[in-house]
Amino acid sequence: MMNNENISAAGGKATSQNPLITTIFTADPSAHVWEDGKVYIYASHDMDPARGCDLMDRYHVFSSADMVNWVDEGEILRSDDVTWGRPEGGFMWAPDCAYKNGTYYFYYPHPSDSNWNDSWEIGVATSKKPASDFTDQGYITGLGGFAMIDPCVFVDEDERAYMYYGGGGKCAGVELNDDMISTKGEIKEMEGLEDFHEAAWAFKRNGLYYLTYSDNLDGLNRMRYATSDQPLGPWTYRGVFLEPTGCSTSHGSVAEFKGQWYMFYHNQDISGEGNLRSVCIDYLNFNEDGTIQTVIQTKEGVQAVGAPPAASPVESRYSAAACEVGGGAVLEITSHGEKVVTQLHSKGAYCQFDQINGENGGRAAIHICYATAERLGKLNLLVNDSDYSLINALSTGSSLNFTGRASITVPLNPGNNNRIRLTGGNGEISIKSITVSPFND
Ligand code: FUB
Repeated sequence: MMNNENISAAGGKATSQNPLITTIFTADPSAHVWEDGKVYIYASHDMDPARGCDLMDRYHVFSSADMVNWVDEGEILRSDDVTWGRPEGGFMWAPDCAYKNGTYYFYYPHPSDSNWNDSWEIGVATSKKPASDFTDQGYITGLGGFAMIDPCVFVDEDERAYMYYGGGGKCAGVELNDDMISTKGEIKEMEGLEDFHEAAWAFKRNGLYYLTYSDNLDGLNRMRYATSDQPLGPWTYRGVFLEPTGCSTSHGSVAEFKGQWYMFYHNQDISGEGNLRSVCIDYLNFNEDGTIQTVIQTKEGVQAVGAPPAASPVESRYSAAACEVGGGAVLEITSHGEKVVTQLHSKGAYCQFDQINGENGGRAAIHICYATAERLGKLNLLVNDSDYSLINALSTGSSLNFTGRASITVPLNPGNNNRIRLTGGNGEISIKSITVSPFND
């Protein structure tokens, strides 16, 4: 799913690169390290093309064992799955996930009415797995009628869980009952935060609680933080630790993985558009007194920790030579004697791969091998007639350089009757092959 050269999992590359996730637009990353030893990012999904934040939908989860090689775990929830949600869908905003007693709880803000601004609720979906099989359980009642967005749930060392949420300048916090979907005790406005806007995130280090959030800096939010010796405050304001990322919104999380702390955030470096954002990772360091050093935003990202994951065991490659082309798309032979599909950008042009093997069915990673001289090429992707458009195809520098990989995890049917159809979404893109790796889970 990551940058072009990151397709080879085994062996890996030196650093994660920013933005980290390039094939789809992702934002508002909430990162957690779970019991399987991997780090997971629960992110918003900015659907392309965007209409403000209205069309955001179809949450994907990403996991890594080494911070550099990331796996798109696929989609875990969409607005169509939310029976109590607004009939028009969309508005699946910044989520979080918590784990307690063998269950993963996925928290997401979503309006219950067409009048979205006055009907925010915080929904909860659950699963026994960290990144699949989530089922919606309804929303948390009694939270209190303001901008109830951006939930963050922190489970303390004593297993008590606290939820923080809010936007429009008001941050609230409340303890959750053991069921993790009802509240216990008083809902408190968080005291001591300076210039709170939205994007609350809580964590604990060396017995000290931290609450991070975005501020109201005009047009380019920063991230600030406060600390407390109590999970629900009162808080002592500590300062700004993430300067503007170039995007009008700022939203992020802080997590420790294998002894190092990291900042997960988003920018708009790929799209140049504030509603088509991309998740990034950089190091986060503390001073001896527990204050946070300003995060240095880089293009390189972070280095690998631990061994790279083993390569995917089952991987089938489908060459362009075997696909059906039509509508003006052309099957050409390169100077290396390879068949590739060109002219995909012509109106109505397509290439279609049939008889794709989905093995047992369920999740499968699809990697599209392409070349484009466009700065930001786009592809329309249809899998068994389900539309996953648009997906990004970052420049490979030349229409003859087939080092591009657009990667996304989608569901496939069992057996070998799956169909993948591609059309050019924006500018000239040529396709050499696709590789399919069923998860078989
Ligand atoms: O992603 C939609 C909204 O933008 C989030 O809920 C806010 O925190 C901001 O990132």
